[in-house]
Amino acid sequence: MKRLNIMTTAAFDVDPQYAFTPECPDELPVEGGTEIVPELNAQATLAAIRVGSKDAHSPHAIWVANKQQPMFTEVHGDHVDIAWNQHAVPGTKGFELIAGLPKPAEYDYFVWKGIELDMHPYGACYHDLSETMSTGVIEFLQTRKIDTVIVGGLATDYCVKTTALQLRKSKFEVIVNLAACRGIAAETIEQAITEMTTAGIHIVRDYQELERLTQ
Ligand code: VGL
Repeated sequence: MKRLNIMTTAAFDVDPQYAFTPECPDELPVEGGTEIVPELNAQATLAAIRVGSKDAHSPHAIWVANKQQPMFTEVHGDHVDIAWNQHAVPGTKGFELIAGLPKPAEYDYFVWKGIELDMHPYGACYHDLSETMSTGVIEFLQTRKIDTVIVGGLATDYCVKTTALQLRKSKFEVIVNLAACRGIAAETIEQAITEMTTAGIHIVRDYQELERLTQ
């Protein structure tokens, strides 16, 4: 890929919340989830702009798993697909960004998603699964003349993948930093990497590899 120009590059922290770490075992714990913080902070030093997202879900959302509707079973609705454990409820630990990251107000732009009871998006660029209602982040990046986005967060195989693909569809150069991500399962992580590579997204191992791209 061409040389990385910091002035036209943004860093995107996708859902780096305790909900997706072993600190919240009843939510959607991802092994090593808390370990991504130093890599997210390092990749942000190679970017002029830093944006972030959080899941912000009601405990009463229609997709919350329960005895009648176990995790991964189909949920009917226009903007939901399957049941997930309750996670990232505002006011609980799972909603909070992992310690060591900026506060939401310290980012240049921030997205809260999945607030409606019947909407559970994965990507941070659209509120709906059909990708028609923008969260505004793409337009923000375009206004700031950003052409390249470095992406990390949780989880690699769901929200990170979908956000990266959405950015790519909007013609950004997209780089996913694997050291700044953790995923739910080895098989879906592998599939996600294949899908992202096929879409023209660059995958790097870590900050050191990113740094070499600036030279
Ligand atoms: C996520 C599954 C369900 C994610 C969110 O952030 O990757 N995965 N909700």
